[in-house]
Amino acid sequence: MIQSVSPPVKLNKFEKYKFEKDGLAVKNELEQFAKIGWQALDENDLIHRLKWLGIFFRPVTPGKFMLRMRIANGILSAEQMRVLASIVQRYGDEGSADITTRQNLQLRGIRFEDFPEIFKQLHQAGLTSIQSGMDNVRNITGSPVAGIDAGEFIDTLPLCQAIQDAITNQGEGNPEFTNLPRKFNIAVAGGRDNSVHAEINDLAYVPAFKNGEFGFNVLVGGFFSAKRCDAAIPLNAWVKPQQLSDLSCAILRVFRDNGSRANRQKSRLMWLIDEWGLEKFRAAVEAEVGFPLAEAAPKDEIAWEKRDCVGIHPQKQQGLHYAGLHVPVGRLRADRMFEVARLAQVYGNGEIRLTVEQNLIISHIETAKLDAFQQEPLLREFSLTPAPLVRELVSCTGAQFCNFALVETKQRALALAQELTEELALSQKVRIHWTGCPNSCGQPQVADIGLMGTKTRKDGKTVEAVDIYMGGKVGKDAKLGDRVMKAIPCDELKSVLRDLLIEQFGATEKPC
Ligand code: SRM
Ligand code: SF4
Repeated sequence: MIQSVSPPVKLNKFEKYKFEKDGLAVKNELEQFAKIGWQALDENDLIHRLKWLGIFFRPVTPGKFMLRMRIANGILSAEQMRVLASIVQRYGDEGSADITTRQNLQLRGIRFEDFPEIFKQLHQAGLTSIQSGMDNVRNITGSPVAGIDAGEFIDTLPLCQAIQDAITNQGEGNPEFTNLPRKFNIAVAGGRDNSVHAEINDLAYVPAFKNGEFGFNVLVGGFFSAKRCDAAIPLNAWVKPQQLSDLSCAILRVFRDNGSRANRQKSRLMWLIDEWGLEKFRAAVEAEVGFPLAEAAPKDEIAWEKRDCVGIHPQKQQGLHYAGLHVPVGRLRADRMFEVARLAQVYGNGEIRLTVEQNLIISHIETAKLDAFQQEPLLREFSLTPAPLVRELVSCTGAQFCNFALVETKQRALALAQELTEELALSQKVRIHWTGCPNSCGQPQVADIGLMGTKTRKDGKTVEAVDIYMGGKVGKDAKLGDRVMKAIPCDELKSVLRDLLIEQFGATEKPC
């Protein structure tokens, strides 16, 4: 079925260009685009529509493009990692990759003329970047230890893959869902610790038993934006695992056909739920999905604190282990990507898993291989035992590549955490999240300490600064944090963080 979007009465500028030409149309034009060069492209094709293929023009580094992949449940093979490594390797120092806050990979430094060949390689490797940006469904997140976690109820990988396949037409592109009113996030939790941050997704499935049968309670409307942030609310619906794809598509159709296309600041799903009320929204979804929606189970099974998976842990399979490697602020170079792929094949079963904390996991390591694994040189850089302040340090892209950024994030995040680690002793980990602007890609609202980039005036000059968020709670009883301090100049931040860590997280000063 093709989407039924009719010309809206009042179009915002994004809706205008989408109405003139569908984003996915550039798929068939890419070869021609590559021949004429990016400088010759129509501005809407270059800046907006290419995002339907996952291709991001970066105004900060014109001519060096970013490619956002789709990696369902964040699980890929060593062979696939090698293909991605070989793509960024050809750009030398300009090539790199980032693990994202949606368990995904973004490749950087790509020359435009190379895309047709790159897309052939991705296709051969069973990889896709389709519909990963703009008004599309983002990477679908699931438990990073799906299928290997002794405490899980269900392996979320096949569920995430099935939803991705339905939404993207097996990665080929699906005209049914190319024109949503806004972006849309989906997450599937399979265990007890809410490893996916269900509460910050437009649509999330959390494990829940009904009359002894396993299924999922459905949450809707969670999102962050510069204007408003809200945790997801219960839809009062319970579905069986085999119904997840159909329900996801039905909710997307309701959103597609009824979400606001006038004011882009009020286009995320929660605004539609507010306008209609939950009952009307639920009824519309039920009519669309074509089967009666069961009422939610009285309680869900999220009962644990969130695990970060860093370090070595036993799998549910006897004699096997998974190893969570800390990747500083998620940044990977080609040689490290090749090395991760090698370790996954030599010690594990070739699987590589990404986490929303921008770290990675190598799974299926036999007990007999653990000692040798721990001697591998890469683990000196991607540690199994990172310090409490860097273990779950998360950072969005920031000013290095993102034109929305108000501050540089990744390097500053790492440098500050390392300096504070040298000065302070901590017996507990502290989850610090950096985000370069109010768009909140680095999710400061879920952190123990969240830092959001802004600008302020100091000594008559405009300087980089941060608003500080605190009180974010993840896992069981997840709760969003609030802003507690405004516009702290970045050159004063270290002493502010130092005080916070001592007063609120039990840090003590190390002897000089
Ligand atoms: Fe984001 C836009 C990076 C997760 C909310 N986000 C952007 C853009 C595309 C802006 C741009 O064109 O430069 C950034 C690309 C910069 C670059 O070069 O990397 C960008 N977002 C990211 C990533 C890479 C941050 C990271 O370092 O991990 C994450 C990619 C996830 C993925 O794999 O798809 C990323 N973005 C998020 C999240 C977190 C999440 O999903 O859990 C959020 C908040 C949650 C949400 O969306 O509800 C988020 N990004 C935004 C928004 C605000 C959306 C809104 O409704 O207003 C924008 C701006 C927009 O869409 O207009 C944005
Ligand atoms: Fe860019 Fe802002 Fe998102 Fe950071 S939070 S990646 S600066 S849009």
